[in-house]
Amino acid sequence: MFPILYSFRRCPYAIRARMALCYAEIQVELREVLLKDKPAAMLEASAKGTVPVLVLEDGTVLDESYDVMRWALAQNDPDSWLDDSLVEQIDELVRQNDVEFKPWLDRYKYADRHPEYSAEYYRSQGDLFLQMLETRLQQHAYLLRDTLCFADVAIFPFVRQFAFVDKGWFDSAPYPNLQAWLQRLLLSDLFLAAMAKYPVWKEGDVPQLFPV
Ligand SMILES: N[C@@H](CCC(=O)N[C@@H](CS)C(=O)NCC(=O)O)C(=O)O
Repeated sequence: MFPILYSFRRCPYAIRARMALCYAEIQVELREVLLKDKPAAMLEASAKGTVPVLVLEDGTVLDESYDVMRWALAQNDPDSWLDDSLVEQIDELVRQNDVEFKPWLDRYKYADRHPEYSAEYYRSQGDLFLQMLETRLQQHAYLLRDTLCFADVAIFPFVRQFAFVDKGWFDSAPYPNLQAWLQRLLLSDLFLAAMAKYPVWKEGDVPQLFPV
């Protein structure tokens, strides 16, 4: 028996959860879902209907990506991603990402669904967060120190999405350190492992272990 992870490959919340599981070397049974056709077993575990959902062997359900990451690192955190001295700063950065930046990212990405303002306006709002990250990355190679920590992994999938809405804009923005940070993470073994492709799960399938 393995914990079961309901996941969607491109979802930034699911990406950060999968990266944390890979890092902690925890194998799960991965069930790739379609957001427009969520499996009944997933909705029974968590009626919220968002991914990721991790169902532990004792039946405990974690349906917040932050909790999945924390759970994984509580099992194994070889590079101290959650160093005690960093936890407060990590939580504040993740809060800014999830609560402040993410809504602008959604509006920027789907500006046609939010015609009140232009895509450029939404981008300029999200850009404030990018500026803050750039300032941090002028001090260290990663957000809080010279090595990767929880905050980088929790935030990177969202910056990735923002960057790829208009890659030309992102590449010519005055953020050399953020561009280098994004590029390093895009090429990292951890991200590549987390982005392995699996077919959509259906009841009765042979369990797909992740990471393989
Ligand atoms: N706060 C949740 C948010 C998860 C979330 O919103 N995931 C999106 C996909 S990126 C989702 O499942 N949306 C439901 C849907 O589109 O039906 C977490 O951190 O896990």
